[in-house]
Amino acid sequence: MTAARHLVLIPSYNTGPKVYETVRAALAQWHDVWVVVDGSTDGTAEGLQRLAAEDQRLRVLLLPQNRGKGAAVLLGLHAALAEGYTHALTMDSDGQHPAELIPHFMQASAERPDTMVLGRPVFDASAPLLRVRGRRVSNWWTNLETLGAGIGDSLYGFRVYPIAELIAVMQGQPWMRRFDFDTEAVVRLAWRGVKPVNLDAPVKYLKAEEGGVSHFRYGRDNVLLTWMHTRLMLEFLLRLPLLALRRVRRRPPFQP
Ligand SMILES: Nc1nc2c(ncn2[C@@H]2O[C@H](COP(=O)(O)OP(=O)(O)O)[C@@H](O)[C@H]2O)c(=O)[nH]1
Ligand SMILES: [Mg+2]
Repeated sequence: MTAARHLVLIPSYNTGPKVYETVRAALAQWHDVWVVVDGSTDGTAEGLQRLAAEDQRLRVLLLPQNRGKGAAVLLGLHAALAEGYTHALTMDSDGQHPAELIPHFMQASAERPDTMVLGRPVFDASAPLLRVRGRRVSNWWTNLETLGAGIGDSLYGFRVYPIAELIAVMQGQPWMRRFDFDTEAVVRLAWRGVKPVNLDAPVKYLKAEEGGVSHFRYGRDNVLLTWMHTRLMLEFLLRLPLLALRRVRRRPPFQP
């Protein structure tokens, strides 16, 4: 087996200056940090390229047009695999995720390279009730779709993925390219036999005046997520007999 090699992968779309803070915070914790700028029109592509010119540890990949979070991650995964990386820690570019936990997550992944290391969000008072409740619904479905494989949170994007496995579940199907990425990724990886390991990680919701930006649109994206759970449920029914057998036999992802 080849030794595990980990990078931090940050998909970014029009976050404004928050992406610089995020990248600096990640570089303070890790030696390889890649940002995929997904058709941003806020000048951050140029700003990040200037930062990368001064710091060898940072790499910037550019998509000319906005293609969505999952598409941006996939572009980064292909490039990272080609360079010999085995695992990617994804984090949001908008300052919501705890960069100081990068080494902790990387270590957990290095100890169990066959797993996916998932952040389990610890909310503070800043979390909007609607988002916290919506999350419970998504987690309930995810739990069912994976027959209780142990996914702590379906939506939190602060995670370490095995790169080859994630590419395998994404290619050959057109979905998972936008906000349906995070949830569908963990469900399909669990179906493939990748066991989740859950670690607590705080999440912040920043107000607009603190530089907070969100591209999540309740109408558009809840339709996208509902359609995602619909197709996952249909496929789950087909997979149910084999999944149940694996569960009874304690085969991956159901091993202790
Ligand atoms: N590449 C890419 N990343 C995106 C896009 N929209 C969101 N993101 C990333 O996904 C993260 C989460 O999206 P965000 O808009 O903050 O949603 P929220 O945190 O759920 O409100 C962002 O911080 C970005 O890193 C997009 O269109 N393309
Ligand atoms: Mg956000």
